[in-house]
Amino acid sequence: MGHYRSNLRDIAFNLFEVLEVGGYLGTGPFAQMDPDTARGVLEEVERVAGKVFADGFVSGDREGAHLAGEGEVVIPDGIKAGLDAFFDGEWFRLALPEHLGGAGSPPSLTWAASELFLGANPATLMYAAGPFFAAIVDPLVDDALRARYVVPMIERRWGATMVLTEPDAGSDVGAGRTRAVRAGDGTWHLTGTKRFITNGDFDWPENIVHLVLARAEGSGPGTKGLSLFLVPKYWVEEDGSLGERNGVVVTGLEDKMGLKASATCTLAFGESVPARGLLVGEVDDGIRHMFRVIEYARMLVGTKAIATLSTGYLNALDYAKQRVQGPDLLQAADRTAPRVAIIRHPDVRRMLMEQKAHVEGMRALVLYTASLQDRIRLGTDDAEALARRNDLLLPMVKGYGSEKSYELLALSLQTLGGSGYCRDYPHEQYLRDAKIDTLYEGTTGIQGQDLFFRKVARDQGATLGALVDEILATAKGDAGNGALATERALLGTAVGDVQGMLAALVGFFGDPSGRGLYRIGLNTTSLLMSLSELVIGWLLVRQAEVALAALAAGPSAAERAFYEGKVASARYFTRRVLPQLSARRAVLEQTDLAVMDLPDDAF
Ligand code: ST9
Repeated sequence: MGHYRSNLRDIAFNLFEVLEVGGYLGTGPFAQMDPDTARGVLEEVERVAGKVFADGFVSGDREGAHLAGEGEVVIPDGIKAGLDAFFDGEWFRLALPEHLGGAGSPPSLTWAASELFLGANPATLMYAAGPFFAAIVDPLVDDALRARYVVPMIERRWGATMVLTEPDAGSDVGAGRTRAVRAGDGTWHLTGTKRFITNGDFDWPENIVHLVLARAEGSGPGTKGLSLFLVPKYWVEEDGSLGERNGVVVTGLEDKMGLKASATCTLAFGESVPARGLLVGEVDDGIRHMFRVIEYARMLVGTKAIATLSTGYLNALDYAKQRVQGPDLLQAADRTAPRVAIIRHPDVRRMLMEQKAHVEGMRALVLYTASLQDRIRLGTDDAEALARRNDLLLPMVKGYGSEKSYELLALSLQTLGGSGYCRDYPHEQYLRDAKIDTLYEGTTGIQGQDLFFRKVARDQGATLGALVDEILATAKGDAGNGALATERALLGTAVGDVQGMLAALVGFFGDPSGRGLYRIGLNTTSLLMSLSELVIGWLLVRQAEVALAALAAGPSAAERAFYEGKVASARYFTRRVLPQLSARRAVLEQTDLAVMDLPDDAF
């Protein structure tokens, strides 16, 4: 049996029972995708992911991507087989708008499908970026560029990259030094070095289109002096044929901890041959455009992280049900007592429940966020408010999702004891492959800052306030039977804790020392984690309400177990996770500047 374990039942529960996407599937922009088709899509994606994607997972790690010849990157055969299946099956159309040949799929369905692909083999899906990046730049280009680049990126299955980072400009993208000068023929010549470029080269597509941030001649410093250029590996002639090899070349490949099948490249622009590029949008407007790609990729990374935790948990669960070791704790004194499956041991159950509650909670967060994107597409009256809420949740999906998944994958491995440390099981690879999620697409530190300064403080808490009002309504609500009373009360306490944290953070702005920003900076990650847990607690309580209603209707035995498991996740999360927010609030409120005042040599 392969490594990948999917949880389509929980995905369907989220989509159809909680988020009620069936109410708008088959209508408006999603006319092509009725509920039955959507369910069929998920089942088929689960099959493709579980077979051909999953088949290339371990071999991809062992073979890795490597450099051959003149800076050409060779990727493992198993990854290529996955790409063949993904494109032959036209799965890329799920994420495209209809005018680009898309399937009219709502984002919630697309992200659900993405979870399945990413859980089975994240490197493979990420190599398939071409069509998605094409769709993102499409609104920014004219018809000629669309025909020459956007359409072939989709229909000819080209690769694509997002090229921001430089050796000395990682989190601080605005420190980038790559330059672009006008060539006089409508094109630009780029010079500079970019590092950590995912999919920078690979020997599967006939062409790769790099989306590059560079500083146009005469532009100012910082991110607001960056422009977006489209730089192909092979120049594309006006008739669509491939022309000369362009001056963008791979000069290095990172030797990484994990995700070894995914090529992380250093790219040199214009070293010996000019690197010709085409401006996308206006000069100096590059960061704004690139953030359309970044937002998409941050959602992708959060989804990748929870997809990995989900399969890690389900593998650990299988193991815990089969592995017999030690007696039941109640019979520990009896040396002749029968040995039991380790799932019977309290500490193993704790580990399993910790994984289950979090993975279901984070899946709920991803799919709830995706459902906001559905409703924005539907063009509802509150679309602007929904877009702001989507923006508020993105750093949580990415930042919390990646941090917590990595932490809990260690627990998932721990569930297997020493076996988890061995390559007979997938956990050591899951852990290595998932670590990157807290790093790329903006580190957790960046997500925390983004959340507080850009998504909360900038509109003086208005977007967050509207969400908190909904959480409070759930906390104060009652299904009429007193069910979930403790969970609602704990949710209410958590709201108070987060409000207390926010009040303290806002207070730090006025710190008379003039160094209040340090006090904020010491706490933005804590806020990110705490606010995410509040939102997840809320989503799990809402899920428990739906599950309790389903239980009352007398489901089959298998369904009963599923719904009981859903209620248990909400109970566990509200009782064992949310109370930790009170401690974090106390820590935050006491923040002084001792850590900042400590001499560097004292660390
Ligand atoms: C990377 C690649 O890490 C990782 C791999 C990706 C692989 C992708 C593969 C995709 C595959 C797809 C497959 C799909 C499959 C689908 C399947 C279907 C079944 N939101 O605060 P300021 C903008 S790449 C929006 O002053 P600083 C905004 O325009 C490397 N916009 O920042 C703003 O202007 P204004 C990733 C935002 O101090 C302007 O920026 N690197 C946001 O100048 C300036 O803002 C990073 O992520 C936002 N949240 O610069 C960089 N924030 O304010 C991390 C900013 O006027 N660093 N803007 O609106 C940062 O994010 C920094 O905070 C910084 C700071 C660079 C923004």
